[in-house]
Amino acid sequence: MLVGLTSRGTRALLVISLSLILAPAIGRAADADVRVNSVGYLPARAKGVSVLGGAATTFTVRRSADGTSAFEGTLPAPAADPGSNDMVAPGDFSALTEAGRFYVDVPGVGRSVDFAIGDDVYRRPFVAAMLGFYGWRCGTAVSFAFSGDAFAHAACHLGDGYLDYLGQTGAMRDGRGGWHDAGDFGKYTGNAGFTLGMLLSAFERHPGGITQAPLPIPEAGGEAPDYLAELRWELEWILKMSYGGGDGRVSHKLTALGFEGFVAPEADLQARYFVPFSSAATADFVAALAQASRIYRPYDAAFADRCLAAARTAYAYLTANTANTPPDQAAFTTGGYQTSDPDDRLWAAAEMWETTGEDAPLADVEARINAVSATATLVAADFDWGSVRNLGLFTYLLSSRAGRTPAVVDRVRASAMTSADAIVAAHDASRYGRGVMNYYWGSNGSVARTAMLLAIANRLSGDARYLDVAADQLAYLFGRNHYNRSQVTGLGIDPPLHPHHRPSAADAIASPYPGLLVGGGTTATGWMDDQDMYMVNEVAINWNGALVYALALFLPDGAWPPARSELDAGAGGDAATDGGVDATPGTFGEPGLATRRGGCGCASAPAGTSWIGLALVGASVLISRRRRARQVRVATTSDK
Ligand SMILES: [Ca+2]
Ligand SMILES: [Zn+2]
Repeated sequence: MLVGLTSRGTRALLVISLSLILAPAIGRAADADVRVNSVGYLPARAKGVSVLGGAATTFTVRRSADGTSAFEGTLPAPAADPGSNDMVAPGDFSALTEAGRFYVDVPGVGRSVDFAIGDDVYRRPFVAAMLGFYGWRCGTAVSFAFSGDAFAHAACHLGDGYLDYLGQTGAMRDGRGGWHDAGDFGKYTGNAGFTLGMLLSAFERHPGGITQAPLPIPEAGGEAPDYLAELRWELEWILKMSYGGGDGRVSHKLTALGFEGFVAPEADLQARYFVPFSSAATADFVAALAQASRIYRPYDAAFADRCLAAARTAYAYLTANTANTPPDQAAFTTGGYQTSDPDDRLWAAAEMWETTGEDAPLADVEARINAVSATATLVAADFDWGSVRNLGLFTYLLSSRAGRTPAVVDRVRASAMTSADAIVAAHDASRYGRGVMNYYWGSNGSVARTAMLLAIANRLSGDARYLDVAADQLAYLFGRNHYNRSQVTGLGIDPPLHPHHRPSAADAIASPYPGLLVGGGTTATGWMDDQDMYMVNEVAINWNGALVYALALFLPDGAWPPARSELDAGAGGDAATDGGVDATPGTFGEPGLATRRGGCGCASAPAGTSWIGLALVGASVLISRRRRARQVRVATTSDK
């Protein structure tokens, strides 16, 4: 009955018994065959529903409060979704712009979960996704509350790190700080740079909703926006990855020799080492710090100078040493992040030019664009850390600086529009509106990352359709998908409970750390909410950075309601009704078991009954036992 609780073992048993007890008191439960964006929709953007099975030809969007009709729509005949082969009829209720809480009712099929429509439906998810980064902080104690759980870890990896592989056996240098990379505790310069590039670009291109966003982090309310304070935690660390002393080279990563066990960060006491230089990581370092320099300058000129000086030194090394140089990491079995460097160097040149306006990096970036074969795809429709060329091309294309070669600008623009249209075509072919045709490791991140190119296509063309497609990517990630499940911990319908994420596995809290996007299926139906399945259920900064970008695109401009000490709201769409980052608990009925376990207040659970609390305690005990059992068997992890 309670949505989201019927998927696995002990919970299923518990829920069946609970359902028998609760049945008379609960309203009609949601049906798994009516799939929506369970977090919520924006009034001005596309609103789609995917209906599976049945022969319904109409649907009704009803107000949750009283069941009255707010919108009547029609459904086409079901057709097979590419990949999953689910027979799906997509319905469109974009014309409904009323704010509030609703559900979709399909005669003969069922009803969806409740969802919000409102301008601010993505505020709470945005804060949650940023808490994902805060939770990844290394070298410091972390604590925060979310949906009634208190998450915390002590200061970790204070011994970062040894210089044995940089030729100084037994010597150490300060490499503390930064974010853990993913489900593991390693810190990888290339992926850190790529993630910073997305996050800095979100602020640079879409500052309206971010600038005043209150984040529950120690630096809140400082000179710079809270958002930039969180990013600075990573920037201060990446600066430490430089060899220093004017050398210009940058260490590829800082990790132990192998992956850690499933322990708390502070319990991981392995020796960790700086890994030698790679040209790709050095270029990513240049790009992220050059971009940071121009973004932080209005808030902290000294920090901006420090970022730019580090970027210049490393860029000078790269221009004097043009060979692609992979790192020597033969001693390590942690993530490789091996990548050739032409795309990284292009991005570095673009950011150096945009920040300094100097001729040399402009010539560098244009030469590197011209070096891409005319028959090759210049702007990629989907991309990840392995090819960061898009980041450089986006900066180049959107620049307001003079001096670019018009023919090169035209080529980049044309390629950007072609690839944006490829995303639209994939979206149109999918019965769930997914804008990425393929499935591969981390492709949920790529689904979110389409927001970058789609926003640019909108800016270049003025066509709002691109924003609708971008909004549909969030809908996909928040439940309008093959699984009828959110792909982000703590948010939306039946979210992941067992991500491949060590701090979540090692603590005593049943719910995982919130705001983390899981990688998703490597096939159309292959995702499993299983901690062991790192190929599909790991979390990573480069995926979360993309999620933050997509959410930032759709935040309302201006001031936010006052921040509260914790995010303890029920459903992700609460904000649409109370306007706050986090609603008062119980606003939409006592958040049911589903909410307490993960974040979805979707079911029409009865309010405030104490026996629900008792049931929760029982559920927690069962689930905690199960998690502990899992921790014993799990010791292996990812390869990236
Ligand atoms: Ca590369
Ligand atoms: Zn750490």
